Amino acid sequence: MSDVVTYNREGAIGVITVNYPPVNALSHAVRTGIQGAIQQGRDDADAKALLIVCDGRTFIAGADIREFGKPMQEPGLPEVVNFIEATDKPVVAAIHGTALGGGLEVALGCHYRVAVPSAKVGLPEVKLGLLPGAGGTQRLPRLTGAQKALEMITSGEFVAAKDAAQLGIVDELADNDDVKAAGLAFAQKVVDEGKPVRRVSEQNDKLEAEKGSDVFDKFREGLKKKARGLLAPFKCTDAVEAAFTSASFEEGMKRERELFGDLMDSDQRAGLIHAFFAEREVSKVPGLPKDTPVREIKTVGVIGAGTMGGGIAMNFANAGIPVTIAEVKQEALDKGLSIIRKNYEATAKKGRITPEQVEERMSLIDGTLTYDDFKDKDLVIEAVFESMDLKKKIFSELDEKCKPGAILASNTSTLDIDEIASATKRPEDVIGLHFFSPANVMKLLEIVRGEKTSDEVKATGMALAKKIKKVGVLVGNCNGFVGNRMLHKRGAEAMALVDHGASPQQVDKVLTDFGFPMGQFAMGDLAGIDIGHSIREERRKAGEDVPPSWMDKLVEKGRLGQKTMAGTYKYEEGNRKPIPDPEVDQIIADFRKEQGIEPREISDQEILERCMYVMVNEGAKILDEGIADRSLDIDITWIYGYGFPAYRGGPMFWADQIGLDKILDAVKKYHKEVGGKQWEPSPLLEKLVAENKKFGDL
Ligand code: T1G
Repeated sequence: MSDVVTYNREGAIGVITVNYPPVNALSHAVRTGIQGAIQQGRDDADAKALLIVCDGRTFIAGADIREFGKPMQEPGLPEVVNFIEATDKPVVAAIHGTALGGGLEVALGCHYRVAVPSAKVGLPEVKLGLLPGAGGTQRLPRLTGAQKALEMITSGEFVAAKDAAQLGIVDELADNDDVKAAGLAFAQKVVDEGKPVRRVSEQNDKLEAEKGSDVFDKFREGLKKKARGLLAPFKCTDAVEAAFTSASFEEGMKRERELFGDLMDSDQRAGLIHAFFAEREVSKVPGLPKDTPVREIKTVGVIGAGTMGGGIAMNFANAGIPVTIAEVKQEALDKGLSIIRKNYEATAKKGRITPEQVEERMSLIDGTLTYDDFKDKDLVIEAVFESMDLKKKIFSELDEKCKPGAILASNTSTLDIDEIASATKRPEDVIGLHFFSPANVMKLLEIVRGEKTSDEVKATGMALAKKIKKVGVLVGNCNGFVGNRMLHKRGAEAMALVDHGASPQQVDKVLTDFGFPMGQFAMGDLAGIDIGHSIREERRKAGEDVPPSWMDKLVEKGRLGQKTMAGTYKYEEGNRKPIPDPEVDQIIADFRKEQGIEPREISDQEILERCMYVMVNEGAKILDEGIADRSLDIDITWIYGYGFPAYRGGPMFWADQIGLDKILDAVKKYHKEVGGKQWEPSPLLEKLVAENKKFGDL
């Protein structure tokens, strides 16, 4: 008898209970335990039906991802599911929480399924670069038909219990969330009504109905745009199609196994699994004890009702936290509040929230023209423009007005948190909360610790990120912190590549082909290229030697980006699609002449290496300086802050896959050819290569 799966009989029902926290994942012990318990149930003559139910928060949430990449130990999950199904007495699954992946496949191997109202089911393997590998691609379409099965399996989205019942995935919806009672009652009903053993693998009517249909080719067409660059959604489609084209269930299972193996061996699976665990690890900060006290954030103040301030405020209203926005002028405040309302109404129009929720959230947001209204706030976040003088002035006022223990945060994207904190008498309560635009959408929150920020305030920042459904990454204080510091290096390389012969569209295409949602220059147009221009002008005024740039010429011509329908690209009315502009090519050509630069042909490979390796080299320096604690912090920053393709695992994981020796050679090459501090090889990178180690080994 295993200690994670038990068998005991309750009346005429043989009850198989899985108890393997935290999510009853199908580890080797669980698979063995289920098989053994099913055998016990088969041998128990007094058991007229069997019930599989789970202790804890959820029904089985899938295969044990921690076992991936290790040699698989028998029994494999497909065999266990087939073993359940082959039982000659009815087997019932009682579902609560989230029955996902292999968990749903176990339930599909049962003859009946009952779910509590709050349960959800899904096959999210595709999000891990995989496909349901224990019969899900063969059994689900037998219940739902091709289209629904394709949608569920290639999206990985969860389906609520009531929808699952409508789709025929679940046979009955319980009246309440007592899953054990629901399971026993349903199993007893099966016995009382003499319901037969009903094997999903033998139900072929839905397959017959759609044999030879063009649903698969049509579906693949739709995938081309949605799943650009991804392997798994296409293999999922092939596997579901095999259910309709194979001569038997067994043949379809064989095909599913082949396709699963292809994906298991892919770099994309490795990248996505790394991203899955990294997203969870990132909230466990080394050196910050798990039991560090956390301050309760019940009311929030935001300074600035602009794009960032408004978006930031929405995050708190969305989480049910009242928030007051301060502005200097009433019309700025009114404008900001009306934009927030418009954003909510647009979301409601898409059906993502109800009109009542719009009103509910708007009722949680109010405005003020004085910081006096911040005296009871637990947290105040400043989101004004990037002027250190202004920020210091604001923080010294907040220091006076806010209650002791209130946390004072800045949304600055590059400025020195310690200098801002020095304007207060409470530097231990000062922290950076760097949101990414649009702040109510982008999931990343860089939580910037100052020299004096207390552990309690750091822990509160991390907890707050979870509360407002952000992915919080604790980072150190330097220019650009983690994300923007690396982005600035990529941006400078992209500019230099265009100076010397590449076009903006060529650079952007290399980056979008790599998997970024937008290229460097298209992203600049979205944010507004006047921002970079004013930062360069400020640095020139401060006496820094900032070289001229063709982008300054664009700004001087009033080409600020999307907001003026022209920046590095031009734009058509109501369309955000960047269109290369011959006028810009001419401006760049003239600029090269002025600078005496003879343009040359630049390969896509050089563009990729210079844009990506410069970031890896900077990431290594960031690690070396302790600005990021782990390489996974950098990976998560880039996946959730800048759309780095998760299937590549993030910049540092991707570098490990490429091989750090290869990257170091290229860094040394560009250090010779291009020069500049950004190409000085990171000592950490050199050390790892010398020791034949990876970033992931740190
Ligand atoms: N394996 C191992 N550990 C898992 C796990 C899994 N499948 N799912 C979650 N955990 C751990 C997680 O690392 C964390 O650990 C804790 O559980 C709580 O998770 C053959 C091959 C279930 C919706 O993709 O979507 O089946 O940090 O923080 O926000 O076809 O976890 O506490 O130590 O995320 O409440 C398919 C993945 C696998 C589901 C719960 N299944 N998990 O979310 O908690 S592939 C999945 C989730 C498969 C078969 C194929 C979520 C959740 P720790 P959490 P949560």
